[in-house]
Amino acid sequence: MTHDPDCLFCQIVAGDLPCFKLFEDADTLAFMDINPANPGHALVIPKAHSRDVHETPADALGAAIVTAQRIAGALQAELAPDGINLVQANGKGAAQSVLHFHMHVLPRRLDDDLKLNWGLKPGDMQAIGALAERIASRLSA
Ligand code: DGP
Repeated sequence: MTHDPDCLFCQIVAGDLPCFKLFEDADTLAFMDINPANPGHALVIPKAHSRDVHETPADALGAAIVTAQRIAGALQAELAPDGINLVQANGKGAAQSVLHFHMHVLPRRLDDDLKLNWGLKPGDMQAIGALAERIASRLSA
């Protein structure tokens, strides 16, 4: 499996950096975003390193969208948002800040007034961890 030791998300896959893990299978990992744009904001990555949609093999893209669907289901069941965006950024102009392909699974509220480039604000780690437990329990059944 391709691994870039300088990549943050590869370090999370390797267990060298912590994360609030929601789910993993052989090819993908889902965990909480530590700069959440909204409560429940999660990320899905292929475990193998690739930079963006242009570099990511079709089977890894397929595995990531299937895991994103699963995470979206758990978020819907646990948080009952008004909607969920699947968002994925490629390159500086699209505000990609971590250069390992990832999909944002982003719960939305009708009145959240969220802009597409939402900026990075540190989250409350206790609140993120508590939500991770609730969502992950939906995925372990
Ligand atoms: P993007 O800007 O689309 O490349 O999204 C990268 C996201 O990754 C951003 O919302 C913040 C999040 N993020 C950055 N560093 C870390 C980290 O170390 N752990 C976790 N869980 N999320 C991170």
